[in-house]
Amino acid sequence: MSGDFHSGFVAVFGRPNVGKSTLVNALVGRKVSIVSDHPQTTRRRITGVVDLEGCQVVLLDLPGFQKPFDSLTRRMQSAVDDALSEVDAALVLLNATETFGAGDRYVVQAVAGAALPALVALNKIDLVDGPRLGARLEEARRLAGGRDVLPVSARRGDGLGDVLARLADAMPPGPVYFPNGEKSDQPLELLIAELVREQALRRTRDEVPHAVAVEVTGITERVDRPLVEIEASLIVETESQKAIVVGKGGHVVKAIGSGARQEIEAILGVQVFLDLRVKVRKRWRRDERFIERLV
Ligand SMILES: Nc1nc2c(ncn2[C@@H]2O[C@H](COP(=O)(O)OP(=O)(O)OP(=O)(O)O)[C@@H](O)[C@H]2O)c(=O)[nH]1
Ligand SMILES: [Mg+2]
Repeated sequence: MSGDFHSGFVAVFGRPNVGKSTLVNALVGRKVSIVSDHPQTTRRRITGVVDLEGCQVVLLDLPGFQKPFDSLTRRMQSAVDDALSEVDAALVLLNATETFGAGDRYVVQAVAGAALPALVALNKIDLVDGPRLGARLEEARRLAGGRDVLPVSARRGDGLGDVLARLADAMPPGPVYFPNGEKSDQPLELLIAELVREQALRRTRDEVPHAVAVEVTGITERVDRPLVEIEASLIVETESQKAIVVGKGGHVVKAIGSGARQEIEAILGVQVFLDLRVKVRKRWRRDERFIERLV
């Protein structure tokens, strides 16, 4: 490598729930993107910056590849499609614990079709025992058209050094896109909205997680004492979802608020007062303008 600085954008592609956001956070060394065990957690592209010796890798965490079925999923998939034509390299993530299917084949082919330098990694190897892992890696290699497949555990941190070294090698000469140690370009109010949504995803199930959106309507720094006051709304699609998110005596929304407050305080380093309301907006997932504003 010459003495020039190298840098570039790397999109992280894969089916929903394979661990893309967990991997991005682990590589960046900070939570930039929320994680849950529900598929379709990530709804838009989230930047995560990794600074290496002489090189900057800008990761783009993305929604999982999926067939769109409403305005929300259409917008999510277009974030994925746009990334295919905009990045310098691709990191394709597969899940070691699940049989590969049409979705995985589609991802691999889409990346191959975009003629991008691509690295393929097999995630969640902490859940697969030794003898089975060899077979899964072989299947993954076949799926990837004979390419090398790196075994990783985003949760445990296994194999991440190899991933970064390969990505760094794939970066063309380029500028420092994010100076001053910035790890993401996500505006504070969107980060806060995502942290609230993450807590809501943890405490709900079935169709409710997919129906939750969060809007931060105010962030006020108090001048008389070190306190930040935040106003946010949890938005769901029906009254019955609202009843679930509020919970008996408000215990669910209280738990969501307190979990999110602690996460926000850790990031801001200051005490936070979070005023969290629950609202209904019928069929927001089909409302282009609402989605444009919030997702
Ligand atoms: N055991 C184990 N679990 C993991 C690993 N990586 C991710 N997970 C879990 O897998 C689930 C999905 O992780 P995410 O990072 O949200 O997955 P994603 O691919 O970003 O999902 P979408 O945003 O929905 O497309 C979460 O419960 C994670 O904790 C891993 O290496 N090992
Ligand atoms: Mg994600």
